[in-house]
Amino acid sequence: MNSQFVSPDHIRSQFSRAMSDMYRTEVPLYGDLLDLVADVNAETLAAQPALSAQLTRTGEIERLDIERHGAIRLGTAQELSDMRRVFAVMGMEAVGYYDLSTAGVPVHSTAFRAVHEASLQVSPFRVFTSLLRLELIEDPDVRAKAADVLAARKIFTPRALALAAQYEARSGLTEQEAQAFVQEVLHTFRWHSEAAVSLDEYNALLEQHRLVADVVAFKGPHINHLTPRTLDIDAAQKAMGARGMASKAVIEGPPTRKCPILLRQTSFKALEEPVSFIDAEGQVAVGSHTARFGEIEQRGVALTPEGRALYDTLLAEARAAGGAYETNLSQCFERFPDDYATLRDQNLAFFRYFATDKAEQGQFADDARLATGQSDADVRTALASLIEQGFVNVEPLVYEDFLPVSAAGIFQSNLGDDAKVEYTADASQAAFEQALGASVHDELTLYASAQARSVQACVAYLRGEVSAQAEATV
Ligand code: OOG
Ligand code: NI
Repeated sequence: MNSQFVSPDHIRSQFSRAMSDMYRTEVPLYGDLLDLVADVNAETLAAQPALSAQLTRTGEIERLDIERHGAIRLGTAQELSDMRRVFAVMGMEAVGYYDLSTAGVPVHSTAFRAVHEASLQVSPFRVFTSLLRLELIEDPDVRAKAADVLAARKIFTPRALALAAQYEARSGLTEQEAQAFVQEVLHTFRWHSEAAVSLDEYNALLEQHRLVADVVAFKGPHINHLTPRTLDIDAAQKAMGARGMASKAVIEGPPTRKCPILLRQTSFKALEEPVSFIDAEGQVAVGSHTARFGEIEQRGVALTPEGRALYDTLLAEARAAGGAYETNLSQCFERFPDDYATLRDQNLAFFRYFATDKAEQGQFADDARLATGQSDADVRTALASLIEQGFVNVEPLVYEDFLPVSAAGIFQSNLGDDAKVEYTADASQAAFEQALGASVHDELTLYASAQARSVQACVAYLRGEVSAQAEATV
């Protein structure tokens, strides 16, 4: 890259900070949540030296304070493909496909995020991005009206799009351009207290689905939450209650465990905010809308396809069983091993491998089991004995994505008590990718690559093929 250009990772860091500052001003409760999570994290690290050491070795401790995800909901294919171009400037790519229609939410989604562990280490900022499925709006008149309103709006400033085009043409932006870009793109995510439709139109949209109103009635895709990462969600949930934040009754995702897996999340209710609606005659009517909320999450180790299948099975069993959900959940998950050694032996989770201080560079140069050409699985078996002997350290690879069942639960808890809608139209990753203008990454492939890179770097050091072990975080 041309040296006058700044890295996409740098632009993403700047943007993530600017977005957090903006949201803190728009939703003061978010600032309280950041303080609460910082307190809980400090207490957890002080109380659990082993966790603190683990996060230090993986580098996660450095990204913890800046780690957060946001969510937006878009209205058209054009908006989604422009959003892809804008996020690309910040080194964020679409990862995963989530169909939420089965849960009664008329959207499908992806997560924009950095994909390489070195970039994630600089800034793990992610945005859960949903596209409204207009075809699921039942009433043909409302559907046509919604399509017209969406077609007329422009969610990006002309300068934001011009800078994205410049980035594409020259493969980079200068520091000055990057700063301007961050400020321009911020406008897209702002809250608008003036609606794009009249109060009657808003109500008609609301009647189709609260989410339809949230997307169509506004001038842009306001960020609807920003979520910090906590190291102890049970403690954070209690602390939220103690500070008067009304959180969701149930934590989404797996139960409390010694070795956290995937993602656990809880949110507090959406705020009711005043909105001015303007009709065709220019008459203003004041109403309100509830969309924006707060959320916290705890992240654990990423699961392999086998681990994920086991997770999905156990979660489905817990949800299907009658009685107290939390009791079912912990009972069902007794079948999910809860120590890292077993998770690794049974190939249920992804890990990162590091040579320890005890291992000298090149010490295992003659070990045939580590020779080039061995399969990934064979090398990992060979490493298992070196782990036992203390030459190699293994650390969980953190889950960077989302969970569809959890996401549906978060959507639901913030959409109010509307009767649940059943959608039968088929989900279509192909249709989503066509709207996006690109295919989405398969997240499991990304984790497998990250694990393979760490195995290679570790083995190269043990075999003396590199002059120094690659940095833990690279
Ligand atoms: C997104 C809900 C999903 C999560 O953390 O799973 C989500 C939305 O409400 O737009 O953010
Ligand atoms: Ni979220």
